Amino acid sequence: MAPHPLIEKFRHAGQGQVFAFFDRLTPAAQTHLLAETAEIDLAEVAHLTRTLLAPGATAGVNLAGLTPAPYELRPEHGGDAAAWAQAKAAGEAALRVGRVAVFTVAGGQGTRLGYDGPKGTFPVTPLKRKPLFQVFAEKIHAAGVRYGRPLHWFIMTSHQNHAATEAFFAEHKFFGLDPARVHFFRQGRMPAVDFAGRILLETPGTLALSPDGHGGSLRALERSGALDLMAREGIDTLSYFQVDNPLVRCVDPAFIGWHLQRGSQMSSKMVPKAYPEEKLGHFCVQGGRLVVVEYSDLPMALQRETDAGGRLRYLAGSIAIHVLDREFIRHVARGEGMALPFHRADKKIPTVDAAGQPVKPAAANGVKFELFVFDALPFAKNPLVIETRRADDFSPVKNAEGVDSPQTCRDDQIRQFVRWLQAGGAAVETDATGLPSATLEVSPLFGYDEDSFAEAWKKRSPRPAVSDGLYLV
Ligand code: UD2
Repeated sequence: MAPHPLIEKFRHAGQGQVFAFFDRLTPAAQTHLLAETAEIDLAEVAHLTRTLLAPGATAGVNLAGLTPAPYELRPEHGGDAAAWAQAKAAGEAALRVGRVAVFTVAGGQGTRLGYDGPKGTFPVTPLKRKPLFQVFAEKIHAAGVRYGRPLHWFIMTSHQNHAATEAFFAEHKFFGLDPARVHFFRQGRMPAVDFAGRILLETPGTLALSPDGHGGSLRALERSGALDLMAREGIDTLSYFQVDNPLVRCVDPAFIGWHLQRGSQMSSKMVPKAYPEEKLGHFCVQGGRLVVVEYSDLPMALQRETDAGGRLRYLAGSIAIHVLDREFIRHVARGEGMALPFHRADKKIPTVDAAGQPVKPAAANGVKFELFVFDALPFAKNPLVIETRRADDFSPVKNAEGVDSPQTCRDDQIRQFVRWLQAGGAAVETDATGLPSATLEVSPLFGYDEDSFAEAWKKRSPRPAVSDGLYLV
């Protein structure tokens, strides 16, 4: 019998090894493997092998002519207070007419945290241990109420965590959101290859496939019909953030307003890096375009460089919060003159040996390919970077312990609640880092940013004393 045309095609491309055990598989397993291989774009794999794996192709990113990117300073750092107020008003107006939707990328594997399950289900708040998804859901709900227009929320999952994510929302009744406004879709997958570009098997009957990076979100938004849905609903602006950061302002009127008023197609928030080694991308300009150079790609000597005033020269750190124009996403997704580049990550990839026995490599044995969303910035018209206050936008949960851990994130949430309470006139004693002795929590349904909190606090009568276990809802 003639081999299946897909098998022929793979053999012809030098990728016949993925069918090495095909004859041993059950018919169902054969069908599964054929379906997985049908997903693979062999020309793309060949191109990546040539451009990213060939000797000499791995020299790293091009740093020629790189300079730090300018950004809009916050008013307290010398920015134009009137322009910020105007931006905020413009953003609020956009929210009131329903031009904005929210987008969370939640397809990552959360390996560093060592948590089993979709990262968005990780309990994160200090008192109630609300999961990340609930924090976002409540912020989104409250913002919808505040602006009189419930928001649509798009959530990108991966093949691995899609079903579990959907089940989690169903089990929790969508945390009070209208299920018709919460949209899940899977990101794409890429095959992992060995250092010669040969696609790896994970088992004798399955490929080693992994999510195509958060940059894959742009094509997934297009493919899933999310962009069409946005167009039908009159939404032209998407507020983008990562699933690991409960402090994020899911919709920030000032940020949205800056983006709209500048006619920007993609805008980003920056924080001044806290220390040179901080693991943030760097906003830079190269050849007249805005680019982000990832922490792993910018030589440490440059990350440590200081200006005449002793400040880090590459100060502007990317915290992965963006606003994107709907039609810009469509152009990038379709690759209309602007294909995002893949990045190479060398990894330990579980695979099988020549006998089909499992291999758990002790060192990197292959490469995964990922797209990064910030690589769309150089293609955007009028791209914009604005400064934000870290304490009000960024405290991710990345590691089980130490920096960016559940503990640091809980502390940062409490500090934020305390600042809001103090601004409202409550007496709260804190240590030098802003932490009180009490553990307390503010539900986003009570207040999800300083403005909404201040309004709710003013109305609350009698006001509760700030004591351990205080939960404002
Ligand atoms: C990212 C940024 C870094 C900085 C930091 C802030 C990159 C390469 N680096 O670093 O510059 O902004 O975040 O926290 O982005 N995700 C998917 N699908 C994927 C891969 C990731 O949805 O295929 C999501 C993941 O669920 C998470 C986010 O993207 O929400 C970030 O992924 P990460 O943890 O790999 O990024 P990190 O911490 O290296």
